Amino acid sequence: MTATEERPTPMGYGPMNRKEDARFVRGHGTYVDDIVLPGMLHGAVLRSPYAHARILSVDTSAAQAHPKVRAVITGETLAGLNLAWMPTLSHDVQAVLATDKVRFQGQEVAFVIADDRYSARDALELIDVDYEPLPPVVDARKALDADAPVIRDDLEGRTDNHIFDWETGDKTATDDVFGRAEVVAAQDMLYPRVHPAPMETCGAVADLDKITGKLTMYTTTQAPHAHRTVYAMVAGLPEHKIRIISPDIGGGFGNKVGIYPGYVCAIVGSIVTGKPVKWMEDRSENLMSTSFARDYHMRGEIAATREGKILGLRVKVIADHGAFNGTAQPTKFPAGFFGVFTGSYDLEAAHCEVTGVYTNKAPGGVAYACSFRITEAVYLVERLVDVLAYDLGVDPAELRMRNLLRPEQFPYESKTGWEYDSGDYPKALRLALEQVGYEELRAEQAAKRERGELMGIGVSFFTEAVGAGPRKHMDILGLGMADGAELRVHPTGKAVLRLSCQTQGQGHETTFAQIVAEELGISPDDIDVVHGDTDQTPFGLGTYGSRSTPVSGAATAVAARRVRERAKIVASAMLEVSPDDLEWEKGRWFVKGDPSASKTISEIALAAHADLELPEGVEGHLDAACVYNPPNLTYPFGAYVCVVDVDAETGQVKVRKFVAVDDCGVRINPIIVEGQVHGGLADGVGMALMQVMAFDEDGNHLGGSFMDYLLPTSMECPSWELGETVTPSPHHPIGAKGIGESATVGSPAAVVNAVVDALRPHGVRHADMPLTPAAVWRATQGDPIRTDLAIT
Ligand code: MCN
Ligand code: CUM
Repeated sequence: MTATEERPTPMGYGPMNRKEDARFVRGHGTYVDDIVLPGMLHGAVLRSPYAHARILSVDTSAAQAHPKVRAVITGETLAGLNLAWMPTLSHDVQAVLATDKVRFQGQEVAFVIADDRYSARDALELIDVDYEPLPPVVDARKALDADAPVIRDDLEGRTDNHIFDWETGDKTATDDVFGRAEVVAAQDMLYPRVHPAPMETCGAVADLDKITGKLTMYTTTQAPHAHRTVYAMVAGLPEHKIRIISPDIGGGFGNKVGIYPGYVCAIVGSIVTGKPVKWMEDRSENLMSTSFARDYHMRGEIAATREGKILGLRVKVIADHGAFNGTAQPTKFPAGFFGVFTGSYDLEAAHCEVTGVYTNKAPGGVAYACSFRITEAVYLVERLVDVLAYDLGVDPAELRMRNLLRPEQFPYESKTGWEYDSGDYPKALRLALEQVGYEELRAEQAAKRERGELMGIGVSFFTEAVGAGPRKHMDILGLGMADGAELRVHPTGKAVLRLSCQTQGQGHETTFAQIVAEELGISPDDIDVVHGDTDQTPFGLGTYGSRSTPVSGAATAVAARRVRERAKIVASAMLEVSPDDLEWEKGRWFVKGDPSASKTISEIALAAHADLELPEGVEGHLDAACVYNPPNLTYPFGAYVCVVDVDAETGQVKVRKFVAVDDCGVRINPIIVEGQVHGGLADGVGMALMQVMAFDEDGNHLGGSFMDYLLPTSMECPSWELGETVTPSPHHPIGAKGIGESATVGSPAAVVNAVVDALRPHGVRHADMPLTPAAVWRATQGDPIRTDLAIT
């Protein structure tokens, strides 16, 4: 299937070109940087050149004297407005502008507002900050050393860099299993720090109307309502006087969930100058100072019988949270979601301990198409299964097949308490192996090895947990995880759907219209999807954790069903029969036994707005709303097989073939689902082979541009070969599960497993990402790439 084919609009689920593409491909999208308001000023952020330094003084006088500068804001200005601190995603606080110390390179120190963005940038150079450099802590494993400098000395009573200890699973049962296991395989591994790097960087236009006191904020956010509530709670701005508008978004991938100091500075800029203020990051700022992901140092152990029955998992993690993104609630996200590390396997016991630490790096660790730490969890268990296969001399696909959860075990409660809703795992793996031609590939590999050529086949199987909610797994500032949908059918039978979630490229304007179409028989072309504006949409927590379909999709389907029931009563009045005598067929209610006596949804809509005599208690018009509180997460899954050729001379890895079988339950729009998978697979190749946010030992950031922080292009990606199985979610109104992050979660292990498999003739058992040519070449020279973790 290709997205460019002309195809008819389906009346419901099915392949359909994206409605939003009509404006995107013509260059008519409206992004934050396209917003221009009368009298608008421009802000720029002064950032710290040091990873760790005391601020002795900040002299802004020369900048203030610049003819085009309207204001210069420092931490002191903010303190006067009660806006010095803002919350991070995980219940920590972060200084909006540093006052006492800077704690990572790129941290925000001052904000200049000028008539144009060039003058604002120029004036940054006129600010004189006197720093006293302090020794930085860059390596999370060293952050806990007794002599490590204390990064968060702003927090009362803090004398070290330790944030939290969190554990899950049954330690006694796990130790017991390991005590009697015939085989134990252990491996240290690092999931390096990476960055989501959306094409559009972060930014905002803040516009405070001094007469009405209303703040309108155009901003790059995946979660407009959550941002509004946070500003209200933290800044004390009245919530009804804040309107967040998230216009078209050029990719989020988790980067646009949190709140950044630049947003708060833009608001303060508008308060101080009385004019709209725009702030837009450049690429380096985005890469250096917005949320990172991963940075997990993991030690995993897997216990099994000699026959290859997996018995247990034991894991220790040191989690690098950077300078601010600590967490007050590790049992929930972001640490808590790592609890799905038992993956897709039937085992007896598991236990894991995570220690979170502060380092002098940008705050992060939370999001990048990840479902909050599930990427790390899947990578860990899928590498461990391969390490076990290596030690046992068993084929890794065969080892997985022996240990996967069986269909009759669902719904399945994992050993760490996660309720997997549905799945047929062996079927997905069998399909992937058949589709890739596994047997033939192994034969080809054996022949190549004879000739000294390096070819590898990597298998991974993943279970995702998406739908961010219910509250036991996640909450934001004490809010629950419900999302709303409001559906109104106009008199002429066209409809508008208002959503609390916000698309950043996932195609919501299309798929959510398709959900309504499926339920009501109104063409998706006749349904407008409104989102991204808090004044126009119902409250909800937004788009991340692939929760739009699991949560807002459910709200949409339920709202549409409520409209259908309302329509039934109107139809019964029109047809002068009892509602019990009516039957639904997509798009119309008809009289049982007399299908010719029927009313279409648009006939009903018109009548519902007329002065038809409706039964007692039934209101006119045709609309309904739903607030959906998810009872559980949804658990999509998949089986991936990656084939690589490695050039022994140069260490270059070529991904030759990649088969991905995904199951996300019922698919609303298969081409959008496939697009989501394509993107995620490219992400996985990138992380496995090239993407890494590196730092030198002084805490200097080494990936501030796309010349240094390498993203995969089509040149590094094969033509993806996709397959599917469909196991509906039993608790979701339309049986759909999320898909937005599956491939990013599942694919890195497949690629790494393939490269390690290719290097087997060199005795390589594990290699850490990214597997750059240099790293791979070193491995072929007998220098195994190892992370020697000092976790005891
Ligand atoms: N879909 C479907 N059938 C299903 C499941 C999903 O047709 N069974 C469709 C959905 O209706 C939606 C899309 O696939 O149009 C993705 O749905 P879903 O899995 O619900 O994920 P979200 O819409 O909540 O998107 C969030 C998810 C996340 S968390 C990240 S990170 C990510 C991802 O989406 N960021 C993206 N994919 C992205 N794709 C683009 N283009 N840009 C991003 O920033
Ligand atoms: Cu984990 S990145 Mo997405 O949830 O926005």
